[in-house]
Amino acid sequence: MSTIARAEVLVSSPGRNFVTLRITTSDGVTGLGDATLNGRELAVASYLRDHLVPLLIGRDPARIEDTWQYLYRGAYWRRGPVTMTAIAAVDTALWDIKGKVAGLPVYQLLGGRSRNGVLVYSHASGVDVPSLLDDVARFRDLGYLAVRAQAAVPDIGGSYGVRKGEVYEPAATSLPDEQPWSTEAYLNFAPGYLRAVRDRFGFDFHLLHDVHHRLTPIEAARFGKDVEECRLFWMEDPTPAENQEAFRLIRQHTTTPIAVGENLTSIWDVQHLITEQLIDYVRTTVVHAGGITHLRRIFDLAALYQVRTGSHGATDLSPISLAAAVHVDISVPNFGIQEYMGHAAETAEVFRSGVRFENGMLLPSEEPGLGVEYDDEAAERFPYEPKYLPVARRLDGSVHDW
Ligand code: EZ4
Ligand code: CO
Repeated sequence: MSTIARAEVLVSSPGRNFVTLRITTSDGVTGLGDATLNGRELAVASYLRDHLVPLLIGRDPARIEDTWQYLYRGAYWRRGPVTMTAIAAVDTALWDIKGKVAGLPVYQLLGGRSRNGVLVYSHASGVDVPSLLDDVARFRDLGYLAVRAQAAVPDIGGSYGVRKGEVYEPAATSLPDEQPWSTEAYLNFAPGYLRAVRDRFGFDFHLLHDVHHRLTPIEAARFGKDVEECRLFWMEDPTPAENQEAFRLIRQHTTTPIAVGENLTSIWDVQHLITEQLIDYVRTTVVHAGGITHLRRIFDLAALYQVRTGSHGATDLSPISLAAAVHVDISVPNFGIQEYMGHAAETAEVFRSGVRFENGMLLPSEEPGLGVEYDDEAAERFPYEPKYLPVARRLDGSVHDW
């Protein structure tokens, strides 16, 4: 019987920090899993190195479900981003190995294609409305069929989602950047620029917007009503989701679709949102919600309630996560959309991925497994650097959700 002979935790920073798990079997087959938790990377690296790797050595790599149950139930301590990201890395690497052993791309193991390609959206942004409109035009010219729009709110300096360089990179400082926030200024400004996007470009593409957890439920209800005429594909994270019941209030007021879940880590965290039909899209991901095994469980629950998928795909999800996401997305019946921001050029030097972008869609690699390779030599040129996500403060100095 083949066994797990080795499991290495690889930390590198090609453009940004990534934690990667590489499992090698006694037959010499390797599998990769993403273990990146933005701003808390080394906690997951330690969880893997100090607590999971010793449990993996000697196990049967083919027993993916059993390994998942063993690591989840065996921890005794349930859920949470560090645990679920570590389990996800193991799970993803084992699916990669299973595909390579079978000689099939992972999506074939998941039931094969349900669609021709994976619809993606990218991030347009601007420091003001004219530059946002230029950026939307740029993404439409690149062939995107769906675009997320974010603009800096005047007079409050830092707004979520506004790109400075080539790629939007919020975790950019060695200590958290403190950014000002005003709900009033945002609510006065944001609906206007979403209308400006529709006025200029019309309705023949999907328009998305990320509120990024900044509003109370009643404020979010007002925002959703204000932008109804823009026919958004979704408003994302209108209010923090720890209290799932909060979304009932938003729902009572607006038909703007709602997407939640990028920072939620288990089926239990989205159970009520899904079964009460409080959201339209579930944004849980392979890397933060327990791997392909657990994500499919979430997506199957969602399918029962006509909730579609819309997985997180920001730059802090490595090309391994993106590849795994595309294998899942192309196979599940209730796929909605996939976030796709692309990565810095350095990232592609370390992670060689077979995922392709064509006509607004992503296509999976046809290579056995996930179709991603990790270049150790290149990785050595990019050592880990501590980086934090920003913190938001209201104009009176109190901490707000970032
Ligand atoms: O802020 O991934 O929809 N995308 C997002 C992201 C998140 C980052 C946090 O690490 O909200 O930009
Ligand atoms: Co988001």
